[in-house]
Amino acid sequence: MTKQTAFITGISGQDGSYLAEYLLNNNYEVHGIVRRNSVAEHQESRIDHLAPFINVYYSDMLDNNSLRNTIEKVSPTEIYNLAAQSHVRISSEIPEFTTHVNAIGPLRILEVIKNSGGNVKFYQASSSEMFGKSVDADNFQRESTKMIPVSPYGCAKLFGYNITRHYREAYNLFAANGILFNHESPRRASNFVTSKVVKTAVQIKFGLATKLTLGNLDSQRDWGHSRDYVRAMVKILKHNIPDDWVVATGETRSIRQLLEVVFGRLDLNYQDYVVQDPKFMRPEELQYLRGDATKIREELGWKPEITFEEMIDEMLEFWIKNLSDK
Ligand code: NAP
Ligand code: F7E
Repeated sequence: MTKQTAFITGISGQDGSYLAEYLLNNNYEVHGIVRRNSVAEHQESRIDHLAPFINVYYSDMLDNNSLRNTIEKVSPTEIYNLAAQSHVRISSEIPEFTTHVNAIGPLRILEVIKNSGGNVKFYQASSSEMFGKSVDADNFQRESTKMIPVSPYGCAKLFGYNITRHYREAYNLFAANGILFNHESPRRASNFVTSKVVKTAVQIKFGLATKLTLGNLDSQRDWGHSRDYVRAMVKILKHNIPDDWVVATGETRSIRQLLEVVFGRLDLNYQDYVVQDPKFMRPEELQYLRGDATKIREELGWKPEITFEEMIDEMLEFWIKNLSDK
């Protein structure tokens, strides 16, 4: 059997790093792109440990020529398009940049695939943020749920989702969407709510901070673990039919419930420390997410293996180790 060759955009991100590990363990040859950063040490901090085993190139979702040249050079069997400006609130401050990367980016890759004869499988990192204010009568979102995004990030991701579907149908490409609900890990950047809460709670415990400043405490999210979700990505491309798949745990919790669990684990009462600041609120909030992943569970045999509590404990352990000598 010929060796599978994966090309990952966003390989230096949370999901890209776990995906690279998973693919290496499954005997893939792994290639990926990073963009230039003025602090060289920050560039590849999540993938430093993989450096001897992967091939990394400079490129950018905004640089059509370098993207095309790199893909042609690698000649992958699978492309995972994970690169994105992935922060929803920040997408309201840089909407144009977010749209270029998150919407035009996947289109560029699809064009490369189409023009090269279409013989490569393509995964698009679509998002539950595309559902926006839409939820079915049974309080779940699923593949058939209407999409009414409420952020520039969600709008741009919806273009990426639709253009992936369109190229699949129009040009007979193997192009699939994973519609992933929130997923976290110790590698989650600390300006997303789970990491921010865990990191700051540990700082408070160690006397390194006195308060935690947040935005909306009432929104609800369906949080899974990134390691579980990258397994779903690979299953989606391994399947013989390209399709669209919701990946979620089916459980939802509010930010307040997250606070209770995290501070509770440290024997602290979050109400003594949490303050709110409008600067962390969004122009239009996505209030509620709860995914129905029945399709991928039944057709591809995927299910999450790491519980919410186990994930929080892993994140706590990471930040306790990281901050204990500060
Ligand atoms: P992440 O940690 O923010 O990683 C994003 C990656 O994209 C980073 O490697 C980043 O590189 C890279 N990138 C950003 N702009 C780029 C550009 N112009 N050119 C090339 N690379 C660029 O995000 P993640 O949590 O791993 O998410 C992976 C993907 O899944 C994203 O597309 C995200 O939108 C989507 N998604 C995530 C979730 C979730 O809950 N995590 C849920 C649904 C969908 P730098 O380090 O240089 O910025
Ligand atoms: O916010 C609330 C905030 O930034 C979650 C991305 O991976 O998942 C992620 O997007 C909730 C929101 O994630 C703060 O208002 C309160 O209701 O952790 P988050 P997100 O916006 O859901 C989707 C599926 C993606 O695709 C995205 O790429 O938490 N919240 N206070 C806060 N959020 C942040 N970041 N910071 C706060 O201080």
